Amino acid sequence: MFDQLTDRFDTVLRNLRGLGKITDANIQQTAREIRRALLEADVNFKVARGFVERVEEKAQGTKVIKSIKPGEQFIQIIREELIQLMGAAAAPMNFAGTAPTIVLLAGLQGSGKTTTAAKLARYLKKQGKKPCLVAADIYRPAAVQQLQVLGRQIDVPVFSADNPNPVQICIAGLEQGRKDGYDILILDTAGRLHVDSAMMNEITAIAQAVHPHETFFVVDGMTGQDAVNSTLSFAQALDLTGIILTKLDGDARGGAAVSITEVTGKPVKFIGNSEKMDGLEVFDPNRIVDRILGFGDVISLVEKAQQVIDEKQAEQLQKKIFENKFDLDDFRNQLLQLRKMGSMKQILGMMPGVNRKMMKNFQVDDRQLIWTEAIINSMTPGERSNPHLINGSRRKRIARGSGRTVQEINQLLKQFTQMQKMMKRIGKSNPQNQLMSGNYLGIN
Ligand SMILES: Nc1nc2c(ncn2[C@@H]2O[C@H](COP(=O)(O)OP(=O)(O)O)[C@@H](O)[C@H]2O)c(=O)[nH]1
Ligand SMILES: [Mg+2]
Repeated sequence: MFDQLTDRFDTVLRNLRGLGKITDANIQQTAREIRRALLEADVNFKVARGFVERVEEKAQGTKVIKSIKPGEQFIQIIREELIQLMGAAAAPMNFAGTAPTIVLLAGLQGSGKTTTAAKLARYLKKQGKKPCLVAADIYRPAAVQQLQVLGRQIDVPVFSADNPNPVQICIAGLEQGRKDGYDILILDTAGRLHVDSAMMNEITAIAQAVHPHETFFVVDGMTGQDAVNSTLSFAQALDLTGIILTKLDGDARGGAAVSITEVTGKPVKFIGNSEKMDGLEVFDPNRIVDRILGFGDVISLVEKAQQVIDEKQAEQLQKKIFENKFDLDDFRNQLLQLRKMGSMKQILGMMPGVNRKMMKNFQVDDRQLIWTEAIINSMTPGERSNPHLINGSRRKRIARGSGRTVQEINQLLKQFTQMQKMMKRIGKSNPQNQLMSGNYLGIN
């Protein structure tokens, strides 16, 4: 996501960081670099121009102010303006005062409506809501079935009807959902390959019939400026309340995400970042901008961690660290939880201060975690709780059992000892300390 922008901004910021003074010359140079970065990312040229002008103006304004770190100040200006550009703040989803909340999904064929409908249902279910899906795409033969399969996967019911009229299906779905006590109804509709009047008529008829609280335009983020243009077309026919940008995982450029709100006046409320059901993220300009500028996204990292970490286990672990009893079993559990959070590259990408350039050349092999687990699995419980037992012949046995080399066993034990030392320090200083550290994985 946004790799190209991140790369370009990395260079821009690096040049600014050491700056002793803000001058006309370096304002101009920075402006030029930013403009190029935005245009290369497929940001609308008017948006790019407006953005650069605002940054230039603000930077001019700071020229006179004596500041300790002019470069940092310049960076802050860029950050602030980028956040403004992308919508200033996260726009929360609308809910009905009286349930059910009706959510209508519109968009071109293949934009990701059906997938997003299910992802959204899953997301809302996790928030404690009771969602139900309505299959109103009657044109593609397998569309209803596709939604049913996804519904089963996330355990959310799917309403469908043998009816050639999508408006009637939506009304019937609504009545059924109300009767069955669902508090959110998500309507998955049909799209076409291009914007056409038949599709527009159908979706406006549905909107008029059900009065949705939220009308999302689901659009493929990889299509760049086309995404912006199709949003504009739909916005003429429908009262869109938000945009969901999908497939941002495949979009290295990020032009649509950067400029769609500025051009259309509609907030992006969610983004899709994988084909899987958990691949939906609330869109928060602050967090996205920090990711683009390489500041890391600690909030997302913590959220991800919270999703997978078992609180009881975490408490026990803290206690063990405090009492100096951290052993290889705990180490293995930590690795397991880390693995549940995603790939090492994803996790590292969210950490502040992790240099993008370094990341690129750096091959993170996720199998490493699995190998480490295999090694620990080949140890006896006694060895795990008391690694001092592991002498030369035991190392050979563990190597044979796990299919790894003795060298790797040695390395792991060395890392573990280092980690234990670190834990001792943490335990002594503050038992409440966070335990996340890349150290013990040998990735620093
Ligand atoms: N990588 C990725 N693929 C997605 C995402 N959202 C949808 N897709 C894929 O895009 C294709 C079209 O999605 P679908 O929901 O059927 O689109 P619809 O025609 O608008 O209903 C499917 O193969 C989805 O798996 C996403 O956020 N990331
Ligand atoms: Mg569909």
